Amino acid sequence: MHMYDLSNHPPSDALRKVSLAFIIDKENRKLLLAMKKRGFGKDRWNGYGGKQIQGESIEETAIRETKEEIGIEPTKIEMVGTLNFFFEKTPNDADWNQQVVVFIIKEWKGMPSESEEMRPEWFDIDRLPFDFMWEDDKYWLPKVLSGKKVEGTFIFDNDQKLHEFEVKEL
Ligand code: 8OG
Repeated sequence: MHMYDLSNHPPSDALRKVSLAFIIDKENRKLLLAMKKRGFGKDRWNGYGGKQIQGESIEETAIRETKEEIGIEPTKIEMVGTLNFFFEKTPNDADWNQQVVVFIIKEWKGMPSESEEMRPEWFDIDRLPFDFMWEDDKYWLPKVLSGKKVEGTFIFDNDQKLHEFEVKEL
């Protein structure tokens, strides 16, 4: 039993916004992922990010969260995608639906370092650990890494399994 499908879900412009940023090296060969040590998405490799706070643009959120989580200061950041996530009604009625705005950071100051929340590690772009990442990432991250901009909609059921999705290249 599921509540949403691709043609039946709440409007995406009403979703709360969350940032998600990835650092890529100058040669476009390596991606800095981080192991999430606590909270939503624990034990998965991911980029760094979190919820937008009032008065902040989503780019400012991405910069702030990146500093907080891996200790570097982005100096060149580009928005590369918008991903809408809808979850089947969750057991405790929490609202997990959200819009993830994806950024790529190509220039930064400082050295990535481990925080209470994240442990960073470089990966070859050709060998990303998709089995230990969110299930949707394999459908959009390679496109973003090859220079495309994407817009995606993902419907998850309440055990965090991907049920249905659509990814458009812009
Ligand atoms: O602040 P909080 O820990 O809730 O932030 C969650 C982070 O996880 C945020 O950066 C957005 C990101 N995120 C999702 N869903 C997905 C997803 O399906 N794939 C990836 N790669 N990241 C996601 O919320």
